[in-house]
Amino acid sequence: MQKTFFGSPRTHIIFAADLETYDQNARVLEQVHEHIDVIKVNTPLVFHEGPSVIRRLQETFQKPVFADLKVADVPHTDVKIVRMVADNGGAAVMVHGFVGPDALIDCVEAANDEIGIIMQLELTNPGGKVFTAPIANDLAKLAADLNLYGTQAPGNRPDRIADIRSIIGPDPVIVCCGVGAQGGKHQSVLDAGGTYSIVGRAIYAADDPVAAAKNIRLSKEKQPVVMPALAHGQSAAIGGQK
Ligand code: NUP
Repeated sequence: MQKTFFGSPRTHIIFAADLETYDQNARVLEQVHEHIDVIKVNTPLVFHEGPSVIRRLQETFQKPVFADLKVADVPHTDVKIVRMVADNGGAAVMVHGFVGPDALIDCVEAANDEIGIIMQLELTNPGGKVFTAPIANDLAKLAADLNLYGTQAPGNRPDRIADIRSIIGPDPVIVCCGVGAQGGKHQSVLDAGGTYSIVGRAIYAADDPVAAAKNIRLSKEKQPVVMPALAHGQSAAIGGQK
């Protein structure tokens, strides 16, 4: 069992702090911090505020910060980004799996057990099915072989989360984006073997972010419920419960 860079999951929600400035994200986090486990920053926010935004968020809200910088370059450039995240107080960094084993091994070495490496596998947008989905299972196997802290999976495709969990085994975290605005449901992510749902717009763009965060935790795909006792030995599927 490897080190836990995100701590033990409680709400299993990673908040995507995708608003443009620190202040805008902080205003939402002041309201919802009790309902999330991890704060995720993206490249636009780090460009806007500088990498020190990672430590500032971590210290202000006392949550691990996951730098979703989608590292995707040759090894000597990748490792600089990994070090930048580690030196600025990050807990983990997202690295594209397609950079290949040499680059990933160098990223793990640069992380020096100070931060986790999480592999981006399959993009959640429709176009993600074209190029990333066909290679995602092979990338997941590589993530397992390299004993990475975790992988991404598409939270709006629960069957794919289950596939990826079966490949990587029980220990690595699986962070699932695409929950809320992109159609994925939190409970379905957990049922499929995901560790965390990543949620951005469904919380920060809601009129009431606290209510939205609470509702996300109750959200589940509609499952067909088979009614067994219909006449003539027939059965029918009806919409399931929330
Ligand atoms: O495949 C991915 N899809 C995705 O949406 C990989 C990601 N890292 N993300 C990120 O998850 C995206 O960049 C954004 O920060 C978050 C989803 O935001 P939202 O759709 O919940 O607003």
